[in-house]
Amino acid sequence: MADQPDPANNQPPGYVPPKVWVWDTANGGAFANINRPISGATHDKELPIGKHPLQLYSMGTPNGVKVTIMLEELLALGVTAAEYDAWMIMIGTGDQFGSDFVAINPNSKIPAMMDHSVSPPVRLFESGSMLFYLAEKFGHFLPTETHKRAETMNWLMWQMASAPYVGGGLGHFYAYAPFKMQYPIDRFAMETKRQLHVLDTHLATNKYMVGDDYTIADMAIWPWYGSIMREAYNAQEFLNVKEYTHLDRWVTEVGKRPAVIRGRMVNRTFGQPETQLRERHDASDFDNNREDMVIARDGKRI
Ligand SMILES: N[C@@H](CCC(=O)N[C@@H](CS)C(=O)NCC(=O)O)C(=O)O
Repeated sequence: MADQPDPANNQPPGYVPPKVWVWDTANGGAFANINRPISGATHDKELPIGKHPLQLYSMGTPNGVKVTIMLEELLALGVTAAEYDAWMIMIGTGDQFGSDFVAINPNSKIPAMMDHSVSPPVRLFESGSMLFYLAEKFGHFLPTETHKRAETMNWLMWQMASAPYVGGGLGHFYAYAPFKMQYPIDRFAMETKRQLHVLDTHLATNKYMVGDDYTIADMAIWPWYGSIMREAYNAQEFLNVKEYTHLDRWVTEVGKRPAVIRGRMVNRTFGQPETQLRERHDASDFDNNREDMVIARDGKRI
């Protein structure tokens, strides 16, 4: 065992992983209260169903925003069948462990969606699966030409596989862990910068992720990497994001799209109240039920 690291150098010093891992409910990290080593519902909870065929149960995190951007883009093209109700799932207080939610997504993560326009209704979980489903259903934002379609799926899958290193890796250890540890922060800062460089290099010669076509690949990548470039984890100086000039250009351009601006607002729980539309049931909610307006009416939605 000469090549085993000396436990005195472990963190905390002397720590040796036990033979069988045991759940320590009080690990002190942010979100420790909602993390569990088992799946399944913790309580009975019915989900509301609104008037539209598409029912979204979500929150305005990057994974949630991918889907609301797609829905708003479809509506902007005049696809009225993409009208949707967006209900708030507060993950900080465990709504994702309610029985109806778990029946849609056994993985207990937002976003989750039901399509009631088909019989029996279709359940959807995983944001990438939703983007693909909506693109196929409505025939937009997923090119039909073989090379472009493959490239769109390449980048969609890249995003789904890569972002956990940014969120669960860098975000967790740089921002959420109860104390700072150099080893994981170095590990995930390096990986995050590598990913930013992948995007920057690609966008140096491509307007969007798939050449001149704006696709579900842009919609998947923008919420995560746009937020890393702008505000996430207060890590922009740490990551020296200003060196990624081509990525910066794309983040700004995509961020100006009206549907992206609207999609970002839906189910948002942070930032200025005028940037939040906690629930969306109609296009008019952007004019009538923004959080600043709801607050001014003492919580009343109209
Ligand atoms: N791969 C999933 C990730 C979904 C995900 O991690 N959702 C987070 C919010 S961004 C969540 O619901 N967390 C609650 C929890 O972990 O209990 C997707 O893209 O849909």
